[in-house]
Amino acid sequence: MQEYSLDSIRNIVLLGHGGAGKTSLAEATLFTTKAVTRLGKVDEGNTTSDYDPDEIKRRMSINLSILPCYWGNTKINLVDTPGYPEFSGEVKAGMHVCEAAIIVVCAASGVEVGTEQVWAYCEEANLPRLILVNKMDRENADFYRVVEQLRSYFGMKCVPMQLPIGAQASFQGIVDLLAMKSYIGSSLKEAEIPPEMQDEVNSFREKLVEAAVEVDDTLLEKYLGGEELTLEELSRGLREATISGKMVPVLVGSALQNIGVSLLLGAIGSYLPSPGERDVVIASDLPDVEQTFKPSEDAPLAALVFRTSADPYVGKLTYFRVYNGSIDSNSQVWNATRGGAERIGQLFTLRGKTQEPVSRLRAGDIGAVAKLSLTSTGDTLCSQGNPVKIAPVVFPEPIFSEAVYPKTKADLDKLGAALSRLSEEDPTLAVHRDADTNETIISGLGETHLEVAAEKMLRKFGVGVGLEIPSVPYKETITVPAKAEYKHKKQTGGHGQYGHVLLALEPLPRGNGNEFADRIVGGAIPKNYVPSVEKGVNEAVQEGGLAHYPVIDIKATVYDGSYHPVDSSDICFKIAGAQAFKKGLSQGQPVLLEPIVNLKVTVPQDFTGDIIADLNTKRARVQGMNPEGGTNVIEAQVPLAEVLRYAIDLRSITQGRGGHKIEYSHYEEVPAHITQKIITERQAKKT
Ligand SMILES: Nc1nc2c(ncn2[C@@H]2O[C@H](COP(=O)(O)OP(=O)(O)O)[C@@H](O)[C@H]2O)c(=O)[nH]1
Ligand SMILES: [Mg+2]
Repeated sequence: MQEYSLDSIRNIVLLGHGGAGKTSLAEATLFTTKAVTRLGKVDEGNTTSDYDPDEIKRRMSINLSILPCYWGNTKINLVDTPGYPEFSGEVKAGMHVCEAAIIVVCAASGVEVGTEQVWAYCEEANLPRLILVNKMDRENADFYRVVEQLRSYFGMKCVPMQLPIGAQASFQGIVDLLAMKSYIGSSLKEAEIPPEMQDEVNSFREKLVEAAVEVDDTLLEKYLGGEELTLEELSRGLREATISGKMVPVLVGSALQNIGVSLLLGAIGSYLPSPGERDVVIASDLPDVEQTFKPSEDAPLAALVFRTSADPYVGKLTYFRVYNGSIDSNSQVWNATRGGAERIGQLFTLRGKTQEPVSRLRAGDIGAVAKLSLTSTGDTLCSQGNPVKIAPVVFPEPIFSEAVYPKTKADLDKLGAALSRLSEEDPTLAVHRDADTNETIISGLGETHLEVAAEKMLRKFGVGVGLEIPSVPYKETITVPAKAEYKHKKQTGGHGQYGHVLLALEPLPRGNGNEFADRIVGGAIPKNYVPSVEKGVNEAVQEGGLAHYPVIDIKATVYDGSYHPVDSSDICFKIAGAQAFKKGLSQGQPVLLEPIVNLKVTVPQDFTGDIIADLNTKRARVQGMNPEGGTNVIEAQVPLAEVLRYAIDLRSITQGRGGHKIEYSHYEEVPAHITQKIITERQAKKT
């Protein structure tokens, strides 16, 4: 196999709103470069990229796919990513190991929420990019409208490099504004520029040339001096402008009709950077010290693990990107993150689900290896003599939680293992046990994300699970002091049972927990029985009398009682203590308490009113608003019960433009009218 050097590789991530045509474009690219012999279709579930059963079923990408192809002397690793926001962990991983992006936009829908999102990601990561206006063959496709939109959203740096010939059903080809050539059909046969397009072509060409010369003073001088610039000079200017991020070339095409793909491939090679042209950031423990290095083939190995997948047959599959040096099959490397040696077996390159064994992977390339023991996502593999830690992918934090319960006893036994393998594969999933509600909680980026996770558990690990909105860990307490007495007295056959306890209960401030005090005088209850009384109280606090929730923030004082020299025992005083406490609770005007959380919502300014209106229906207390540069940060305290599905509500209010964070704050009394509802629901559940 040919080995590709740093400057002949391109790692390109495909980004865009779900449905814009990324996967179709990837497939058309593989077909055009003859990596596949038959053009797969998303709608037929037979693309190279969306091979996972979850993806075929939903007709959308869920996982990132690596799709290498070869064009001229260039190896292009396309990384297809999902457009659905709940799978943005995969987007982040894909972006992290690529030097450039292609943002795919639908020619009919134009800029969508997902487009804005990935644009923001690219800006943040400073990633050079091209825009492809796809689906030019579709009804309602309008290139010029989309260009206007791109410019109004993202600025004048979006500059068309091509124009479509015809649109919708009559879309037939592309004018290349740089070469001033025109191409027709999927074979891109060269043709005359249609005379009726001449005015547009001239005016857009001028804008393109201006963008190209602006980055280079000598070019600019030449241009202003009225000299004709060569194709090479213009290309050089465009490349520099694109790589520096000063310009984002806009291309056009149709993935489905396979029109424009080879021009796009040419543009990738000509205008997007190679791995050697992007510095690698080191993970530094020191704050504010950002160290970087230039990728090099001659330096010792440095490779970053950016993804791990759990395969029920192959086991663990580790995806990595090589930055420095090379890595060999059947070798040993140093995991600098874990501080240990790792044995490397057979290396692969991947194309969708196809694994191709290779003996070596060199700087700039992406590959995979199975069954590593020590290594997880985020680790750097290197040589022991030259340890280095590359900055890992920063994944989005989970924002939506559900309780996961096994469907059968057999499922219960395998649940823990399946959950931990799943969260190893997907860093945007988190699992924990809620001690208060005794539920296993799985958290992720949204409802669909968790549904897919549940399906994966069944398909990959044979574990059947259901998902439910988590229970709210309500508590109970009293609001006024109360005294209660209980005498446990039984005469059965031989010797009897006797324990007699008087308790005083007092409410404590929120967050205090429970306390127990002994104020017995004169041995009314002998000292050795007092711990039994306390045990009884501790048992009774587990379940209050209102709705069987744990009791908190109460001080129980045993202040009197009596005993029997023969019939009294530990167990009798325990029973008396517990019963006295229960009686006391019912006399202390008991109430339900609910957890209150701090909610922080970040939304574009325009949504502020809608957010507040919604919060008002959720018993929220708005604490503050911080408008900043077009966005607004709204802080509120809200009962947890009202925001268990806030991720979903926020998405529907803002069409996905908002973000939020929830943090536990404290417990408060549940309003009376809601208490009754909770009690009734709880009773219905118990029976
Ligand atoms: N008419 C038309 N449909 C397209 C084109 N590209 C993709 N599609 C369709 O758009 C839908 C979504 O495509 P897909 O590639 O899955 O989009 P992704 O979510 O960005 O990967 C599918 O039904 C495709 O057949 C195109 O160029 N023209
Ligand atoms: Mg897709």
